[in-house]
Amino acid sequence: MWGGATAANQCEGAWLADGKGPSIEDHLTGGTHTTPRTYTRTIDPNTYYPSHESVDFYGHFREDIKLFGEMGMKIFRTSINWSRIYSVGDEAEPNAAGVEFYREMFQCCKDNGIEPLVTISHYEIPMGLCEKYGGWRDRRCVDFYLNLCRTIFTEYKGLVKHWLTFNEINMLQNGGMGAVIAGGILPKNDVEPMMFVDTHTTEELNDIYTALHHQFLASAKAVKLAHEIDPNNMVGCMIGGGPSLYPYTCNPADVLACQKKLQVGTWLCSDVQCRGAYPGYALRFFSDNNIDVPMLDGDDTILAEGCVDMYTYSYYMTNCVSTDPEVAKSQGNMMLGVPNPYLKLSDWGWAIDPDGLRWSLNEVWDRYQLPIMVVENGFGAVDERGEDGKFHDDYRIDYFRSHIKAMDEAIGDGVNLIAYTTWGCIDIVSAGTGEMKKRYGYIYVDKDNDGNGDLHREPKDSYWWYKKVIASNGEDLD
Ligand code: BGP
Repeated sequence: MWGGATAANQCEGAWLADGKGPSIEDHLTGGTHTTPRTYTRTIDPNTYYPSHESVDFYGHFREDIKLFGEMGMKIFRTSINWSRIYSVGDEAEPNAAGVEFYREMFQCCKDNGIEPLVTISHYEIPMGLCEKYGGWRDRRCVDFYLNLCRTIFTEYKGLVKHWLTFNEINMLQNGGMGAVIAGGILPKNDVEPMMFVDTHTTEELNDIYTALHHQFLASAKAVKLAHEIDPNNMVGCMIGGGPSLYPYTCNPADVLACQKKLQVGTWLCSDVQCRGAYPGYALRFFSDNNIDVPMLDGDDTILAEGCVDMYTYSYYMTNCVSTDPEVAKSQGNMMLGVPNPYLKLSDWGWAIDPDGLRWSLNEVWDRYQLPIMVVENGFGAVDERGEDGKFHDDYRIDYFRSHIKAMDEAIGDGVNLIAYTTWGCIDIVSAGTGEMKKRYGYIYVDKDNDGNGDLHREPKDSYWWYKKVIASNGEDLD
């Protein structure tokens, strides 16, 4: 299934419309490649918050989905904005207007021949749950999340059958901005820059792994519930994939460090979600770092009974791992790592590595033998009009072409890859920097970093190219 992907908080806007409450993302300002986004506990009326309007998918979804349909897309990944359905998060009854919005949107997908793929929580949690409960550190969030799941599995039964429990669940482990947007753990200060960090205090580690444990429980219970409500439901984990793939040198210390980084940073989450138990290296990591995961009686059974049906992940770029403190560290997205001298970088410093996609697909398949979806892959770039006034984004086409070839090789290797949804199929707000300037779309949206623009939509060259790719089932990549 060929398609595209977005996330509610990055595209919908309408942040307080029709009974929606604020979510954690609504408290983040815009940033740039070099200036971090800032969290503000209260909304400053003189500051620009990109999620408040985003690209107004809320008001434009019919037009956008029609364009996706005309392009031939078979699957569209988006997410539910939790605070649109439960505005504080702990209510007993859902907000009817929010429930209706998603019903209409999913129906619109169906009407355009598109299967919805729905992330239940994509880097957002109602601000109410962060304020009142401390986010995912509080076990009661498992029940609040399950309420949301019961509502959406019941309401959208027959409309949606592919679900992902948490976007890039392993990003929570990175702490810093990851802990805020993925874990709902509010920063200590009322105004704080959102940094990516690679060292944590014992207290921070305990917060992170407590929150993560609760998300594992929530995910496992959601899988069980989804199957009970509709046996046709297929539920996946969603892992931030790619980074830290390679040892920087063949020094065995680098090789071992890379293995450890992959184990803790990638496989820990997918092992729990796909195999239903914490692996041995995780237990060792917890004990080496004085992390006390609040495992209660019966939690092991919950995890074991809630294994996912499919493995999905994002893939943009890769980094290296080095034990040499002198080797410079670079930063890309929410992952830290050493730049690979063999790879070229995007304008945002992300290394372009199609071979790494083939490598990771093989690794995932060997490890789990579950159907795989690559649910994010794309090239964030500045798009400028050519002399004829159109967008000729051949750099984006080149990126996709090389990654589609890599997936084809992986399928040839025997990997069961069932779907590919490219990131930001229409221009949306960047999660990492809050910019509009970092564009991924096949469809241009007229809006800039300061919120100016009339929001009109316009296909780029890549739109027509991807349409051909889909029509030929990947045969025609010219
Ligand atoms: C992933 C997130 C997405 C997305 C993407 C691109 O980590 O799941 O939400 O935005 O990265 O990142 P960015 O928007 O920072 O370019």
